[in-house]
Amino acid sequence: MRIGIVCYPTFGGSGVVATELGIALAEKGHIVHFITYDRPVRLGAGLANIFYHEVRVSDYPLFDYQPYELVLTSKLVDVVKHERLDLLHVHYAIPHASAAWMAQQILRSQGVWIPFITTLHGTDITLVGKDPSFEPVITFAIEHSDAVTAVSESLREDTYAHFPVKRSIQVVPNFICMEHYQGLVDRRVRERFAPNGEKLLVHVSNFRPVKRVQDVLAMFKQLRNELPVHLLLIGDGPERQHMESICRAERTCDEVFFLGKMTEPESILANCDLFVLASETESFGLAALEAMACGVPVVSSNTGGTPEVVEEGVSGLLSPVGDVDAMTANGMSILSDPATHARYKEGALRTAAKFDLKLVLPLYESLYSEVVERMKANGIHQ
Ligand code: GMT
Repeated sequence: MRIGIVCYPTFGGSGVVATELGIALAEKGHIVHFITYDRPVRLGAGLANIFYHEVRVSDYPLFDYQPYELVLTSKLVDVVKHERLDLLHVHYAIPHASAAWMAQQILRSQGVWIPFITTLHGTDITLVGKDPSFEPVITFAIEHSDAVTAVSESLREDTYAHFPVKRSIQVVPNFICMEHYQGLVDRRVRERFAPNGEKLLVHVSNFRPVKRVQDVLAMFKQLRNELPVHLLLIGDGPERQHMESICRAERTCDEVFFLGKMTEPESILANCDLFVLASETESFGLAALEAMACGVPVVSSNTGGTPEVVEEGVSGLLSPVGDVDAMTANGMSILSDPATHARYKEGALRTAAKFDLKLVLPLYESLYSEVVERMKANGIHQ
């Protein structure tokens, strides 16, 4: 199949999932065209069957806001026609789904028929999407997509709860390639960040307020009274400076390491003892899944899709959002006893294996075939 993938090219989970999906499809022989404003951060160069089309928005002085959605639409029209695509798969509703619908209408007026699938990822529904200024467009784009998927049952329910949407939404969970996450133990990471045998906590996020990184720091502060621990923080974003100032005020700069954005966080994750996620909302929690795939158990807030990803008592422990005492107690109960820790590590691998690429990729492939066949059966195809 010839597939166009539209996504954010950044470190966010939606862009990572879209990129890994495109790479996996290309490895199976599909031709994949990424269409976005920058090269996706996890997209290596020179991969077979993969093409990248940059959406460039010119900086006209007339516009206070550059019309990215329109330029993306024009690019979609161009790529679909000239690369003879069979299907568009857009990740994150805003503005990708409405741009795909617009491109579909323009192409239809030219006698070209292209179906598009929208995958909802989380904040497009739970935060941004609920904003009344976006609601009518998102509702319309969801209703008019040829198929819609959500990355968790929780996100599917949130979509029905927050939008007047009637159509079916299929849950296709996020995935990881288990193979890729094995054999990454590197003693140099521990030598550098835990030179005296401290336990290593790790958190990965975009440091937005929704991630509640202050709760991660507060948990660390409590836990260090009980155990020798250090904390690694991967990623960057609006809250980072505030978090750094907390560490300076608390004099924990020698124990908390801000590592910034990383294209391969697994090289650090695989050498840590516990992943901590304290989010207010989290439709899935891809970073937690990546940690589990490295055999790292998770202590997380119990919100959105996290209970679908982290198996309580098997691969981690969950507690209410903002309950730092409970997170600390959960961290203690996993880390303080080596046998318990080993059991959770093994549980993390078992849970992660349920989200292996080998199980999830066929769900997308059969959805692609179904949508394309449906369009052909209705007598509309190129
Ligand atoms: O977490 C973010 O703020 C980034 C966001 C994104 O769109 O990239 O992540 C969302 O999509 C990920 C991939 O499906 C999910 O794993 C994250 O849970 C989800 N984030 C939230 O719901 C807050």
